[in-house]
Amino acid sequence: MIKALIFDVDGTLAETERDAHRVAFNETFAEYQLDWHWSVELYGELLAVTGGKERMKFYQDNYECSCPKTLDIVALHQMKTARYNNMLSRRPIPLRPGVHRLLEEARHNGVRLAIATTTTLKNVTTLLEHSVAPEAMSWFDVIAAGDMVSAKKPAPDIYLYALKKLNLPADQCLAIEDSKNGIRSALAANIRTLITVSDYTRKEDFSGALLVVDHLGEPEQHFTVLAGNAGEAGYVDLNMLHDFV
Ligand code: XBP
Ligand code: MG
Repeated sequence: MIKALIFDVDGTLAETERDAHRVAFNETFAEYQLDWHWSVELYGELLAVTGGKERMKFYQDNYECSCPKTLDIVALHQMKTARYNNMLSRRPIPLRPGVHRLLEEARHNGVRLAIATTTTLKNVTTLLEHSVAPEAMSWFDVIAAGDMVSAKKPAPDIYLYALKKLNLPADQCLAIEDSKNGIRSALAANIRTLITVSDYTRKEDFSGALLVVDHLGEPEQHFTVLAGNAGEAGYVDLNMLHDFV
């Protein structure tokens, strides 16, 4: 039996990367008078590096870009986080299909909920409050995020941290992810993983996934199976997940 579902955030709960994180980075670069601009395509490449601070440092070190000798990445990231949160609260991003339904089903059937994400904690709380429900923070027993661990995905640390806080063994949990870095992180922590591909991750390698679908699906909006076997199911629910384990 599954005792807990552990959700990734960006790309899994909502499509936050292209039109929110990316835009917040670009607005911050402009405000800081940095001659940087991350196009939709370039941002797709940069997503290979998880974590906003790490992504900016990687860009600074590996791309031909002009920047002052002393660039305060931490300050820049704080500005980006403020902009991103402002954006999420003014114009909430819709949850992906099936996310709200599965969260509610878990809550009402005693399956515990957790988050394991690379993004900053504040970004998670704002997304939950504005896109899920004002009290949605209380639905989750554990929110493992950002710098709570030193090694970000694909390292297993954030999932190991979530397991420790849940006080559950890996085989009683199931992770829901959208990216290769995410599944590598969850599998390295021995947690079985279901993938819902997102805008940027559709073509990634999801070897080891229980199932790869385009989204969690709804009774009126069935998913498409991209890898694995979902039997007769058209949407992900607890019955289906229990059958997997
Ligand atoms: C996705 C990420 C994050 C965000 C940026 O995390 O890689 O780095 O792009 O967030 P996940 P920050 O899929 O694990 O939710 O700028 O706050 O780091
Ligand atoms: Mg993700």
